[in-house]
Amino acid sequence: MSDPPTIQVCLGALMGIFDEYAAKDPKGPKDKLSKAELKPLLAKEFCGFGEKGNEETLNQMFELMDMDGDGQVDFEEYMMVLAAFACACHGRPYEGPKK
Ligand SMILES: [Ca+2]
Repeated sequence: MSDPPTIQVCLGALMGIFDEYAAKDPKGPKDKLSKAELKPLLAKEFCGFGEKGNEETLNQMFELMDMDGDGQVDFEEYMMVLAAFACACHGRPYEGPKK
């Protein structure tokens, strides 16, 4: 049996991380990240970004990610930020979705 394509494996990991953290608050929606769920995601999965003592940065990051301002980060918003992050890591500016 052949290995799954690398991009499929990587996307599966990104989806799994979102689902894991979005489900942490049993009272909140399982398909969206609250600020409290985003904080440990950023601390663990983004090299310590948003760790304690950095509340202002966390607030700024949450506002950036919550593009529709509903107080939650949904999967599309999460992936948009990851796309921008990937572009920055790849030395390319991210200007949003092409029309
Ligand atoms: Ca949102």
